[in-house]
Amino acid sequence: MNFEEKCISIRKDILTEIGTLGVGHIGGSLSIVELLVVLYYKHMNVDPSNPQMEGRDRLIVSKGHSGPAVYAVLSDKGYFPKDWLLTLNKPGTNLPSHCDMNKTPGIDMTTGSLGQGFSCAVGIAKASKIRKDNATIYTIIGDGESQEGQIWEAAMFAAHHKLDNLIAFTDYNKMQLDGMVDDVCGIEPLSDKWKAFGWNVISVNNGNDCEEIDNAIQIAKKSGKPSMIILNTIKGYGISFAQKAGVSNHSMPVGKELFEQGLKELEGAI
Ligand SMILES: Cc1ncc(C[n+]2csc(CCOP(=O)(O)OP(=O)(O)O)c2C)c(N)n1
Ligand SMILES: [Mg+2]
Repeated sequence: MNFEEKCISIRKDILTEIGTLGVGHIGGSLSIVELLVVLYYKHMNVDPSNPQMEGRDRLIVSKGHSGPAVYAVLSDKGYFPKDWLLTLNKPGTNLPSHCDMNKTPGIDMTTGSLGQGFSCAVGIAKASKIRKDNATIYTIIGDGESQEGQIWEAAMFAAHHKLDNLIAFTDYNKMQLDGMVDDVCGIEPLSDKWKAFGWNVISVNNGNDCEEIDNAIQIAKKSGKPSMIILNTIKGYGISFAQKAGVSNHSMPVGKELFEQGLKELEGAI
């Protein structure tokens, strides 16, 4: 598996989803492409032909507005036909802008209300321990999302219950909906906070590098504690118009011109 090529093709699919609709959460979708690719193509024990498989690994994307990135990967894995991607957030779609476990095969938890998905992930990890099914529960939160009090309540619970089957990621792209995280309500020192809550913490310098992410996951699996992997990412990474838009890329219009320009750029990258 060539991770870099896979990431480019996933980015094309994200752009196609959002470009077809004309608007969408492109920034926070693009920042987690490498993470999703490493999870789904290397680590996760799942079966796309049986999305409800007992004892499967789970991914709870607590920053549920990144649905377009998750859908691109799930369709590529074969959970559902690729042409569903053209229906993103349209009436009657199975792919709403935010993740919905009742609509989309492969989505393990309905998310979008920030903070809640992380609590669900902690609960699912506890349930997996009780069932002794040896699953690993993965979850992704945003850096802006980390301002939610609910995150820290769940963090405390996970450490108390020694949930070493839980591997969480912070998509530390330094931006939230309407500003820089540091300006809205800073979260530093982030590693120290998670350590103080009893977690194993790994900081990844380049959170858009597949190898660095893979190494961190391998270390986390052996830690004996719940792990928080802090990924220093770039919001909008990999498509220059989105990256350049900065904070405005949270949810931005993608008209025909930008769509075609982005596709050309990605095609040149392969
Ligand atoms: C409880 C709640 N409050 C507000 C929102 C609106 N909202 C959606 S995304 C977002 C910003 C999230 O920022 P961050 O977690 O940093 O996500 P990313 O940068 O990865 O897009 C906000 C405020 C929400 N979905 N849920
Ligand atoms: Mg952010």
